[in-house]
Amino acid sequence: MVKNMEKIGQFERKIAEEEKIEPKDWMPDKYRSSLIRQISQHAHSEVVGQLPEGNWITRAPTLRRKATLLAKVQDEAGHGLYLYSAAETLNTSREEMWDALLDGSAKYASIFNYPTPTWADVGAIGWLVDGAAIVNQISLCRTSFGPYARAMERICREESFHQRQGFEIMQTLAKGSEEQREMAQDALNRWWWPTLMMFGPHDAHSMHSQQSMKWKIKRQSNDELRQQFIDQTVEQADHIGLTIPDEKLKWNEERGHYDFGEIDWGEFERVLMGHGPCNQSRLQARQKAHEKGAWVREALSVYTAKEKRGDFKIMEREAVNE
Ligand code: BYC
Repeated sequence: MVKNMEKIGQFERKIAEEEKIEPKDWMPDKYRSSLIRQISQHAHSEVVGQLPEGNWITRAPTLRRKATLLAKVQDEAGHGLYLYSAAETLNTSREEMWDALLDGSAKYASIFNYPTPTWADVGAIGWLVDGAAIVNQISLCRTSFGPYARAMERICREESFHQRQGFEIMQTLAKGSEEQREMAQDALNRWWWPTLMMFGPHDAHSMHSQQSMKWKIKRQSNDELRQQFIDQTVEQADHIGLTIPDEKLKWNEERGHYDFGEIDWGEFERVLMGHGPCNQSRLQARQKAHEKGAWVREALSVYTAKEKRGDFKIMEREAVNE
C-alpha cells in the first residue's frame, strides 16, 4: 500500500514538473489505457487517411503534382508506423490494434469517411485537414508520454509541408479559370464543417478531456484548438479569395477571436456510428489491403525466425568457405 502511494506520488511529481513519462516508468492503468486508446486511434487515422487522397494518385493533373501527392501519402503511412510503435511501448501489440481497426470496433478520425470527387479535394485535405491536424499535433508535442511527444515532433514537420502543398493547390485553382475557382470553392464548402469536427465534441461533452488534461496527455481542449484553427484559416481563405461557408463567421473584437456557427453534431454522431458516406468502403479497403499483405507478414515472420536461429550466419559462413 505504502509502495503504491509512493509510485503514484512519483508519477504525479513527474507530471507536475513537466518530466516525460517513459515506457519503463510506473503509470496508472487508466493513464496507460487512455494513451493506447488515443495513440492507436491516431495511428488508424493516419493509415485510413491515405485512402481519400490515394484515390487521386493515378489522376493527378501533372507529373509534379503526382510526385508530391505520392510523397505525402507515403508520409501518412510513415506517421501511422511511428504511432503504432509508440503505442506498442505501452504493452499492446500491433496485431491487437489492427484487429480492432479491421473488425470496425476501433475509431479513426471521422473526416476520412468523406469522398474526394474532384482534384480540389486533394487541395482541401492538405490545406484544411492537415492544417487542423497540425494545430492539434503541435499541442501534442508537449504531451506527457515521451514516445508520443517525440513521434509528434517528427510528424509536425512533415504535416507543415502537407498543409502548404494543399494550400498551394487551392491557391492555384482559385486564381485559375472560373470552373477551377468554382471547384476550389465547392471543395471548401464540403470540407469546412467536417474539418471542424476533427477536434472532437464541445468541451462540455468531451468524455475524456478533463482527465487527459489533468495527466497532460492533452494540453489544450477541443474547443480551444478548434478556435485556434478557425482564427488562422479565415485569413488564409481571404488571402486566396475563397469564402468560408458559414454566415455566422464574424470577428469578435471583445473575445479577440472569430465567432462561428454551430456544427451539425448529428452528422458527427452518424459518421462515428459508421453511417458516413464512405465508412464502409474505407473499412473494406483496409481489410483488402490486410489480406493482400498476408504473404509479406508471413515472409517476414519466417525471416525473423530464421534470423533468431542464426540460419543466415551459417549461410554466410558457407558462402565465404565456398
Ligand atoms: N473522429 O472525449 P473526447 C491526419 C471520439 S490524421 C472520430 O473529446 P479525446 C491526416 C473520441 O475518440 C490526424 N472520433 O475524446 C492523415 C472518443 O471516443 P472513445 C488524427 C472522435 O480523446 C492523413 C469520443 O469521440 N489526429 O492528420 O479526449 C491525411 C469522445 O471524444 C473524433 C488525431 O487522432 C473525431 N474527429 O479527444 C491527412 C489526434 N473526435 O475513444 C491528415 C489525436 C472525438 O471514447 N487525438 N472522437 O470511443 C486527439 O487529440 C483526441 O483523441 C481527440 C478527441 C481530440 C481526437
